[in-house]
Amino acid sequence: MDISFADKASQKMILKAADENIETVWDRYEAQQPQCGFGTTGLCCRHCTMGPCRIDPFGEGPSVGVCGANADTFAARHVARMVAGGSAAHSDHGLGVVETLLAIAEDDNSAYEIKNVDKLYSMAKVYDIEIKNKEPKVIAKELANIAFEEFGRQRGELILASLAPEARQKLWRDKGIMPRGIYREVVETMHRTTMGVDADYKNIIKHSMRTALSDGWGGSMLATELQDIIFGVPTPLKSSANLGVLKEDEVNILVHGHEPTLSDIIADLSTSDEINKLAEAKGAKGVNVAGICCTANEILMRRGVPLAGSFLQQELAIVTGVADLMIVDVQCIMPSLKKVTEGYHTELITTSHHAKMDGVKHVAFHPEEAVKTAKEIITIAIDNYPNRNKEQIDKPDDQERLVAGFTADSISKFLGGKYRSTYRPLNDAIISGRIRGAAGVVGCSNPNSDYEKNHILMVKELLKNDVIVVTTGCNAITCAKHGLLQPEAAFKYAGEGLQEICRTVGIPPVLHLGSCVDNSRILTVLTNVVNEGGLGNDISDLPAAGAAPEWMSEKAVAIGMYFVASGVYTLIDHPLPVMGSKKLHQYLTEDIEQDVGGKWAFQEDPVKGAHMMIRHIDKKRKALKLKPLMYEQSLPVED
Ligand code: BF8
Ligand code: SF4
Repeated sequence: MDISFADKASQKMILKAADENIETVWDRYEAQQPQCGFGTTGLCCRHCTMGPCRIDPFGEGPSVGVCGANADTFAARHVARMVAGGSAAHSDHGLGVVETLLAIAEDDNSAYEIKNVDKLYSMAKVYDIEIKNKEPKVIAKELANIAFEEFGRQRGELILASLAPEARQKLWRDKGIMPRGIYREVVETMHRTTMGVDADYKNIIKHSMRTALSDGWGGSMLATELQDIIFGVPTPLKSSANLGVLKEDEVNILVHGHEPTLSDIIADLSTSDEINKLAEAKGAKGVNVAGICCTANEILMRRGVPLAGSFLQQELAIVTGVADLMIVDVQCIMPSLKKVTEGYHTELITTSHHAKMDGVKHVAFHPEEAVKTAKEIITIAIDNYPNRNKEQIDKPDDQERLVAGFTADSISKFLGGKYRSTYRPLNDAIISGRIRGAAGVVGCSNPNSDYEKNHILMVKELLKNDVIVVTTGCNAITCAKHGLLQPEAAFKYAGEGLQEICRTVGIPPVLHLGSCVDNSRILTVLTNVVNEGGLGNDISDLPAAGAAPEWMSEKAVAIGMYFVASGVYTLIDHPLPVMGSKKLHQYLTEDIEQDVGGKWAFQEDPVKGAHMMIRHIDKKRKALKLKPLMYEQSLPVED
């Protein structure tokens, strides 16, 4: 692996881990080479025990499984089950947030509160809940109960899908992919993809779009919106990112995973006098909380808690020798953490009944005992501070300043100016050709590509071409570490038109919109741009594109599929596991566009990928008959 693109802190810790014989994700990736060609091409199936079956990609061996399923069915079922897995992950997270909202409504002693009543009212309006003369808690209870119904609704439409542009809703109805309840769609995917059910690759993908939509416009959107009610609607704030945010003279607690419920309380309590005194008694100056993965994004954007690192830094954070405790909740948690923490003094604690590790301490988190649990965990961290092994401490100082915490609302406030909050100025900037278009660059980091290279090269290429970028997930953390979330980044990397906008408004050229469930915020931004007018009637009309340049998770496939089904051109680096099926590949990357207006694209070179996105943006500008770009730019005719 070439680590020359990696941030300096990671480079140092990768070398330190090697010196100390600590096995990391990159070592295990190497050990897996060469990886299974059947899995990569989508040509294996183990959906029943007449198999496992595999199809020879070179046409020399069998061309169907024992049951007669062909390559198209194999590959489509793979993708559909990945979408179901990813949708289930986001949506189960969303369900947990609904449960917390109900607990707030019913428990007067809850550690949580309704932090944003306006958001509660606006969600009540979406669900047709009367708010007049009602206490917020009464509304919260009604909202929680109706939100529960979104998961189990067997008939009718997902209510949140009514937030999509009218034309998009009509298309979904016409195509038979308007989502119903989230559970129904996931269950139906599992049914259709079991042995001997759906053998029509297009029909399988059709339902996987419906499933993905129930995530994007359902489970993920509920997670975002209800977290905004409980933890507050983010507003742009300053913080910093990278392993340098860990402190040698303070107790470091790393919060890792995706659900902010416990970490929010830990972050809150960590600065209290009581906790400070406990820390001082052990020789530390205080307690420092820092985040990994999307838990990090969640508490960064609402509390300014610094980002320690992305998915690929979860092990490296421990290698610093100063991580006194890491708590993990759910998703993207490497089981390797047990072994890595055993090489250092770091305490590892699982907190969710969904995600335990054999042999790792578990402190069960129940929202009704949030403060007690948070104190217990902080105390374990403080008690562990004196156990640091001085010889293992080599903490990098590298960190970057950042601005994070944008939302669909704050974008309109910033761009709309002091006196009017509207998307008009953003639409006008695109219409006039000052901004060429918008791109959402999101998603994971993956050891199968040179660390961080894809993220950084793609984002910089888009900025250079006057494409404004919105980001979430690990791309957001990576951009933060490379200084792209600073307003000054516009002057270093953006084209002239985008620079002008960033300078006038004082925003970075890359806007941090949050965690991966917050990709729903991108759907809302796109919808607001459509509704503002002048750029077509549907999301698929917009000069916009999406990308996940280092994807790895099933969640990324669910996100990609709901963006495609919402009308967005969505580019990923390495292909979906469909390359063994010519027909499915052709459908996903070409013909699906006629059905839903969006399509997938696969391109491993990040600069070429950015060019493909820009060409799509230009195609949409042309279709909308927009003015020429204000500042001329050249793009290779073909890469
Ligand atoms: O949900 S971007 S590696 S941390 S899956 Fe995981 Fe991918 Fe990071 Fe957030 Ni999203
Ligand atoms: Fe083989 Fe068909 Fe069973 Fe899959 S479902 S394992 S292809 S027999």
